[in-house]
Amino acid sequence: MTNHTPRVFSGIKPSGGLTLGNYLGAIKRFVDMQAQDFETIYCVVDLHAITVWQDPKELTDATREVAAGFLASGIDPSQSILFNQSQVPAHAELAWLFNCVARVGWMNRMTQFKDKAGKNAEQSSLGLYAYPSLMAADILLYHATHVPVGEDQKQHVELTRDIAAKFNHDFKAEGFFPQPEPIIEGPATRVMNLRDGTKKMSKSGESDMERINMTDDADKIAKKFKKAKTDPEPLPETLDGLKDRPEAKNLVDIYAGLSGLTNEQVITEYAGAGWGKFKPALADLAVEKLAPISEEMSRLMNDKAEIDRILGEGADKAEAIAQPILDQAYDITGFLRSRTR
Ligand code: AQP
Repeated sequence: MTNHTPRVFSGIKPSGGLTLGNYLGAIKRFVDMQAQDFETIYCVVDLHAITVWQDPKELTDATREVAAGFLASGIDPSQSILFNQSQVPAHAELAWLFNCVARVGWMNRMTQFKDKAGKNAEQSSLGLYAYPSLMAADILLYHATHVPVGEDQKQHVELTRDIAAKFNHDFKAEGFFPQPEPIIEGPATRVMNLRDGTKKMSKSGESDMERINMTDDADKIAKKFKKAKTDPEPLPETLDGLKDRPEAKNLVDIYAGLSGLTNEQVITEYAGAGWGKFKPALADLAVEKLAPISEEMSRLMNDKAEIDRILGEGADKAEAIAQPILDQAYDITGFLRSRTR
């Protein structure tokens, strides 16, 4: 088995404004991993965004805004490679090879496709169905070994491992693609919808009241937490008391994720507290943590040329790693390659 350099890859779709779910489940972890002994590669995955309709007039700025969210949260382009996916065509090219490795039966098991396509599967884009194969290409194109993601993406990273193993086996290229590890850490790996604690908080959810956007101001944050669905019971004395109380558990998880405390510590601090006490404390904490990030995001969005420059330079650095790996994958596949470049 080849020894692969410890390398992190992860991405976020520019399919709407960033949410507190994206922040706690992904971006905050990206920043933590940047401080460790990894090469870190972070991507605004615009090819994934168009698996559902995106207005071209909005997509460009949505891409910049996700990049601004990364930068404002602490991703440093001198330490991490930051770029948007469509500027490195190798992603789409490797995805095609993987479309021919992955099996239809594997794709049929993907719960995210079922959730997103809903009853309208026949009308969904073919891209939405093949999304996990592009995600596998994103990760394996860099021989990434670690993939920080929220809980909802675990199944896709597992599929990436299956695709890597099948490619290596079918082409007798043992160890060529690594087996990447999903890194799902922290107390808020699945932040739930504020109006329905059984559904995930999403950028593209129907109502703005169901999510906290990273750019929401203090009044909006306070209003959304105040109106967040809960049950009539106060907070319990122990974590066990949150069982079967999805909305209450979600607010405790969010508090823990933002404060850096564990869920147990939050419960100990607020044991017996009513929502009239806990919700304003949570809103204050969210404003304290998000306001500096959202201020920096709007400052960055006033200098779009600078964001574009960072993404362009990042794409050059990403391509320098990706292209030789794609070339090897083409050679392994047996493609005739006689062009002189
Ligand atoms: N609610 C969440 N809790 C924890 N982590 C989350 N992530 C997304 N929502 C939550 C994590 O954020 C990363 C980027 O996700 P994405 O934007 O590429 O795709 P997604 O998971 O489909 O996110 P959304 O917000 O639900 O987007 P839409 O509504 O456009 O489909 C991933 O690591 C994800 O786990």
